Amino acid sequence: MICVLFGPPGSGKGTQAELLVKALGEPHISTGDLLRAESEAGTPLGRRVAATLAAGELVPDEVIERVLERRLQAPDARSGAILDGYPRTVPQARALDDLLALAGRRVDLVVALDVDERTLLDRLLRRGAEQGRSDDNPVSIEERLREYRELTEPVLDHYRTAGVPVIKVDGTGDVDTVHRRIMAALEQAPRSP
Ligand code: B4P
Repeated sequence: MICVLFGPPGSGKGTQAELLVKALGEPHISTGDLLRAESEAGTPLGRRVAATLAAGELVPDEVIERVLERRLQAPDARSGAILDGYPRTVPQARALDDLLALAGRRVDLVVALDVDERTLLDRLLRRGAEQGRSDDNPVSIEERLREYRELTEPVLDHYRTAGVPVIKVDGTGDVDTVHRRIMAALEQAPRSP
């Protein structure tokens, strides 16, 4: 199954994806993690994207599409994946559709986490204080939320129009409560034709 875990920055995508790996047995593919790993390793790509990550801006579509394509072709992703942080723009969603279609696959399900902006801000500022991630500062967070509203939210309509089930899940509350809600939603979810 290809499941897209969707939501604004700080909605718990990365947190919930880790729990879903155990429940669904599919690998967790986080484009944010892939980019941060490149940046920390100081690869040419990592050096190119480090400033973009820190500013909270989106990496260009063609760059992230190459990163994702490489990762999706790894043996562990042949049966499926939990995609976290991708697609983040409508062109990325179209590129993913095309890539999957080449292998006779498609996105089966979108789980969209719903969290109010006050809570998002609190979570990200707390992580910034605890872990020092370069983009968890007030200026970059505001940029990430703006890009989410303008560029990422329209991706949901792309999937609805394509007939892919989009399930909204309340992402507020503690981590286990949100996980239980996602599991309940998955059990009742229609599968895309
Ligand atoms: P991401 O790594 O995807 O960062 P994110 O949107 O902030 O989400 P993340 O998964 O880290 O946080 P989560 O909500 O789980 O992207 C980072 C950057 O990479 C982007 O800004 C962009 O530059 C680049 N990028 C990535 N993908 C891209 C793409 N496709 N195209 C272009 N650029 C791309 O958790 C946040 C915090 O909340 C954590 O501290 C967590 O512990 C806490 N939390 C989670 N659930 C909670 C709960 N229920 N209660 C309390 N706290 C909770």
